[in-house]
Amino acid sequence: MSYEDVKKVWMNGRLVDFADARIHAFSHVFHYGSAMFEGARVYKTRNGSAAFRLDEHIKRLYDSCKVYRMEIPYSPEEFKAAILDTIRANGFEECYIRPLVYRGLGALGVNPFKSPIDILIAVWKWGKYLGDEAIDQGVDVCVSSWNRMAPNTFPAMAKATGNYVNSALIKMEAITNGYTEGIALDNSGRVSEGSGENLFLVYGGRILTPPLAGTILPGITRDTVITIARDAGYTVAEQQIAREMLYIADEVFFTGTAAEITPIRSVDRIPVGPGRRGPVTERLQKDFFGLLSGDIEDRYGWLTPVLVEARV
Ligand code: PPE
Repeated sequence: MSYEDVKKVWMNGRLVDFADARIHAFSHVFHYGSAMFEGARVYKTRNGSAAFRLDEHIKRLYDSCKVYRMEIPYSPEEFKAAILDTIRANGFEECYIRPLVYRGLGALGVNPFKSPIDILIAVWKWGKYLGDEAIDQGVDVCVSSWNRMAPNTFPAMAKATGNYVNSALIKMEAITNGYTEGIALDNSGRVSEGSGENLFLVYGGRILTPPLAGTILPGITRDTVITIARDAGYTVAEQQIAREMLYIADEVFFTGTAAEITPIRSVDRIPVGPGRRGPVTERLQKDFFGLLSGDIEDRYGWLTPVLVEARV
């Protein structure tokens, strides 16, 4: 990945050059994973650039911070304006948005209260998360030998950077064994989520996804898919899912800001259905990408215009 075209990074209220976007080695976050973060995307729609569900991403960031007793010294509206400024300062018509609220340089030691709350907003161009062909062709995944966090250990509803050491174990094991991604089970052996994606399956004519019960991130793409699937007439249920359902489901797919809607064509080398993207996944992709391109009207109010002046 090259970050050559990233010009500016927002740090504690100032837009600084990419080269100056540094934090001190003694920062609490570096030693203890004490940051809350988000990932959102800006799409180039037929009506101009727009951020997808930015208010919901900001809300989740504030929620994550609330769980970890971190007070953001800005209102959500100010935060949103800062994000839009950062996108415009970089002139990106399409990009990924990564705000971070972290414990900075204060006092090391587990106690985070002695380190200040610092904020940065980074944006960059990020293509297809699981490979260029993944969206059409699907990906080959495994069930991870690593479980997702158990309830009341690491709060799964908070998007904390520290949680991602578990994600990295899932991802590294998958890649090392020749898979694109891993699906983690929860501590009772039921299906949880991918290293950076929520999971859905089509089984018995219904769309199923694991519930918000302390082992998955409350994904915004997950909520989007539940909404557009119901609007398309499908029955969607949030319920516990047995591992073996992954092997006998008609369709399985990932959702996430980075992964968007990515079909899964095999799990542990067992083909999902006929081993390629299924019709329900394709229909949901069509509705989802139609919204993001502006071809389908945004009746949900999910798109925030960015008003980028294209760079010459
Ligand atoms: N679960 C996890 C663990 C997760 O990290 C993500 C997002 C999701 C589910 C889907 O959530 P949402 O984006 O709100 O639909 N993962 C982000 C980070 C990926 C990364 O490698 O960094 C993302 O997709 O932006």
